[in-house]
Amino acid sequence: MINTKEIQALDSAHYMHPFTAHRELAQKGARVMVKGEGIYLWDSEGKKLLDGMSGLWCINVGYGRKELADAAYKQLLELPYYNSFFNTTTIPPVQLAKLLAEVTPPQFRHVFYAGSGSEGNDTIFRMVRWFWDLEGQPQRKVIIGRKNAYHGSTVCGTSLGGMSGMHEQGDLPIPGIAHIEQPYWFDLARDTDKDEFGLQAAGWLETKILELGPDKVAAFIGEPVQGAGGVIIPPATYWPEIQRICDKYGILLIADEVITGFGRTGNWFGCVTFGFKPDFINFAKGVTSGYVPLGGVMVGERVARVVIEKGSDFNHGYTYSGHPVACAVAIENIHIIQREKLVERVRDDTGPYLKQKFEGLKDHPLVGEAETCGLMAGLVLVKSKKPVTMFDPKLAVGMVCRGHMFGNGMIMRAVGERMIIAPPLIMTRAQIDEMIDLIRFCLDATLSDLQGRGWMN
Ligand code: PXG
Repeated sequence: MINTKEIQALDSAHYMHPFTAHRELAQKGARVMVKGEGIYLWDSEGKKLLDGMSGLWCINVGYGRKELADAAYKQLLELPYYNSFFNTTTIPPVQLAKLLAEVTPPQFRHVFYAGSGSEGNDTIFRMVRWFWDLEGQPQRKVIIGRKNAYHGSTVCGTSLGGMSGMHEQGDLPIPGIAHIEQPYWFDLARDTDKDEFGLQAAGWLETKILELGPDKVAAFIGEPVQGAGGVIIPPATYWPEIQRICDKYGILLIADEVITGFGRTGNWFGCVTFGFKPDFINFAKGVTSGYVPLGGVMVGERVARVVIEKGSDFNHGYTYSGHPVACAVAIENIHIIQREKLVERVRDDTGPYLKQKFEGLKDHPLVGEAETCGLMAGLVLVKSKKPVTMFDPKLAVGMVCRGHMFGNGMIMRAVGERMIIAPPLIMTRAQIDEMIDLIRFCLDATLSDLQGRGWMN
């Protein structure tokens, strides 16, 4: 029998959690998760939860996959670790590199391994600058990112990202990084045509390039769909126009696919769904379905050719670059995705089904907008719909709603007033029905709660 109180006491005594207010957590006590199976989790009190967030956007093939445990066990016994420095390698990272070259778009034949999504972005930052040095244009230093983007929590990842709360701690961003506004139609331009807005939002990149000087700009980085920012799905016109602008000025294009990779959007990678051709793909999370940590950077031919032919040593790498156990798990994970046709299933079956059901939530009095892309989705809680009136952000209604979700066994995230999900890709139609019913039930509970507090007037 698990003693929840004891774990909670030890937790608050010794464990500093990420992105957490510790005094508050100590008062409430952390929820202790103890088991997962398929799309469900159980906590230490025996409560069952439907995990609408795939852990943290990563358990793509679901919990409890024995194949992944077996792959790790076998490699742990055979060779738990050896490095890839000093002209050595092990077998799993080589085999995984071949597999990654097959599932990514054709411009990618090379991978540089990292341990996480944040590390991958640090690798990209350094490789971009090295590339421009080798090209004889060392003045091209600036990388342009976007407000409300998430690119990780290291100094470089935080700086590339556009989260103001993160920038405030530690005097970030570092020099050499600029930001433009995000393509968030509902927030910025809901009275205008969506496709028009997509072009306008992409145009902000050109404005920034001209402001900085085109010869100073090295690259643009973006998530195909902003995940942590609240599942911000750009209009269809956005990415092709971003591509056109990057091509026009010869700027490298970086797709941060830590969330959108490995089937999430209904294709292997989000850049395929949104029709653009990046020079780098940053990946992590779904590559191992989160079973063990692994990240990496797909390096497109434009950059790979130069750094391989003209470059000497890249003075950069991590102890765990190409970790054999992580790579063995990733290989088996990709094989599961292929065997069970999860990408095709999301594209042709469960993705369209979720879209129909999730958009149906728009008839709820609290829901001002509801949209999906593959198996990721977001809705906006509003005070009234015609005209749209938003809640005072200070009320944190998203957190109120999240409380009702959790309390009723549904894990749905709140990002401000956006309620978001990214469930495991193994989810069936019947489970989508179950999830939508739960969400609707919890939205009703939230509505009565907000009415009771007098917040709907
Ligand atoms: N890029 C993107 C697009 C991400 O979503 C990272 C980089 C960093 O990956 P690592 O493995 O270093 O964490 C991420 C991570 C949230 C949340 O609150 C999202 C992430 C991480 C933590 C919290 O949604 N995404």
